[in-house]
Amino acid sequence: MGLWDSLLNWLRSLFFKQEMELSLVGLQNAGKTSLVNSIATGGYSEDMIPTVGFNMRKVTKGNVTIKLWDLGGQRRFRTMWERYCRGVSAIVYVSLNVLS
Ligand SMILES: Nc1nc2c(ncn2[C@@H]2O[C@H](COP(=O)(O)OP(=O)(O)O)[C@@H](O)[C@H]2O)c(=O)[nH]1
Ligand SMILES: [Mg+2]
Repeated sequence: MGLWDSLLNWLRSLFFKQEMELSLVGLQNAGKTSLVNSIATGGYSEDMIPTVGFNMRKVTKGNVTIKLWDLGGQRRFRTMWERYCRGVSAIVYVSLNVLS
């Protein structure tokens, strides 16, 4: 790769590389961790271990990297929702689908 190409790539990465953070909140057993797993790996598993505290997963698709904060839903963890939701680009509230 020539010097010009590397310069171009560097400029491109400055403008198009995007990193964002997203927080997932919701009651325990709502399906937050399953959602993160299916986004990250495309898979879904029935057996899930309840999240203790929180989980962080980085997902990269193309030029976009999303840091997903999967926050524990139990009452004692809810006080940290505020801390992890500050400054994120989006907050997703996962709720049980009562119809399914
Ligand atoms: N029927 C159904 N079950 C789901 C779905 N998503 C997750 N689950 C199940 O719900 C349970 C809790 O999921 P989990 O991801 O651990 O929830 P979390 O506590 O919010 O992280 C697990 O047994 C999953 O298999 C869904 O879309 N449909
Ligand atoms: Mg979980």
